[in-house]
Amino acid sequence: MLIVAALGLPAVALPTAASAASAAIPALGSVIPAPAEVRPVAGADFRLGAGTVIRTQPGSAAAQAVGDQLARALRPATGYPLPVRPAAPRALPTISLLLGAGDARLGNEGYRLSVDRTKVTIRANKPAGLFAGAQTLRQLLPREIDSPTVVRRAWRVAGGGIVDYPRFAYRGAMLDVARHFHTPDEIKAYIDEISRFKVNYLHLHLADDQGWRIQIDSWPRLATVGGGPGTGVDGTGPGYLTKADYRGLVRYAAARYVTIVPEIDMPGHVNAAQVAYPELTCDGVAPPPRTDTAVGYSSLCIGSETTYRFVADVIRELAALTPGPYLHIGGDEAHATTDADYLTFQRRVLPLVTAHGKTAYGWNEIAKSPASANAVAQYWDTATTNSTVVAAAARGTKVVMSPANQAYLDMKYDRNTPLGLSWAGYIEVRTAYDWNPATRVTGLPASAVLGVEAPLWSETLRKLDDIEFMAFPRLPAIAELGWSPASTHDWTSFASRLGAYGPRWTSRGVDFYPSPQITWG
Ligand code: TNX
Repeated sequence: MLIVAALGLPAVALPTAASAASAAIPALGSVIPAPAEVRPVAGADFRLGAGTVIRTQPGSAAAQAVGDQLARALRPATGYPLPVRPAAPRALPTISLLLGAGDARLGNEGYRLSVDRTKVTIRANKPAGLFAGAQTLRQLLPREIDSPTVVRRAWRVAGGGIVDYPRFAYRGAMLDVARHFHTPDEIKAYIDEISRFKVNYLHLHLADDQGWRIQIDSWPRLATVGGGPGTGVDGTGPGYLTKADYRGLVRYAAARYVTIVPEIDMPGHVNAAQVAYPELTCDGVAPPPRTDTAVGYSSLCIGSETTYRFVADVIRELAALTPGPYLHIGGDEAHATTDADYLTFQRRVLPLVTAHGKTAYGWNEIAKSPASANAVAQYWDTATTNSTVVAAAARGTKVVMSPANQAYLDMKYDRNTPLGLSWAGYIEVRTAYDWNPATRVTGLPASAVLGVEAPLWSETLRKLDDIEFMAFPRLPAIAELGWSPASTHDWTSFASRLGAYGPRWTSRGVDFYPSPQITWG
């Protein structure tokens, strides 16, 4: 990370491991993702105490909500009351969450954090920046702060200042709830974990050959049959989100400054929909339900108007449920759709998304369609050249980088990993970290790259522990690529910060993979 001299002190490098003198508290800036600028100040540590008050921007309900969340996060381990007030007597030790930073560099999500002996102040232009700053503060407190029960110790925060803002606007995680359904509570637990790393989008893969996982009122059997008993890989992942569940997830995510991106995969990956509604096939005959992991065998009937009635209904209902800007229409691995049919389909479907006020988003195959010019293509290709995507970007298509051989959280770590797949290779944490989203595809200008996303496909994942084991510690690697300036990119630093983070997962009961590439503890 960038360490600059401040207040006449010489520039110092962050220790790669906490030095003996400060072993108990993280060095300022020793957080994931690495902050843009860090200025440590010696002798200016803050001590959180029984009398600390959290003071939030007067008149801002959003700032108060961030303050309440921060207090709820810090109370169990400290045992302190930590009242949250729109203002507080200045004499108390105070943590302030204030708007009106007046600093254009911070944008909507950045923040400034300053720590001295009597106060911690987080300032931001927007509440999202306060939330991001609060996540940083949690990591700057000693690791015991994540204990669910009271720990008696000094709660110090290293003194100095941080200026921090994201490199990319889009920093996503994807969860496949189609191959195995994951409950709203499991999805919420995942949101809790990813939002700590300043991930701001959660893409839900809601439908695939093995299951349909969202209630659609105009086609009710999609969920009740497509998400019913016996669905999912090996028939072991039934379930679906009701509209109330989905709205609850949208709200839960929004409170953590995460935006939900719904995906219905089409024109391929539609077997579950066709089991529920045989009129979505060309011959009108229901296919057998599929619970294996093959891909590329199903297709909507491109020449049938029923198809477009179905697609329009689904997009309309999903758009109405989704306050976020993106609606993902899949588009990958349509091997059972001819190229001409694929283009016909996208020419009709991509504008439908736009007509409902959303930006269309799809896997990188949509770049084949001229209709993708105002869409976002999600790059899952393992190749570093892709002339179709580069040409689409020249027409205006934006790209989210998820190269399968670096960003796929469902790939095994190594040959012994009990879960996951390996078609894109093994992905150890260093592989997940050591690439550059802005230069990954030859000829794709950095200005076309909207950000990064770490997809987690769930063919082999049944429960939350499985999700956690595959996501952590690689998700934070991708999150850092999305947030931190390229100038901070440094494996040794990341590995050290990650190693220090591990005990926090342990105390929260998060089942992470203890990669041998990392010195944990
Ligand atoms: C490819 S990546 C798929 C998914 C699988 C995944 C497994 C992509 C756009 N499609 O259907 O679940 O591989 O890694």
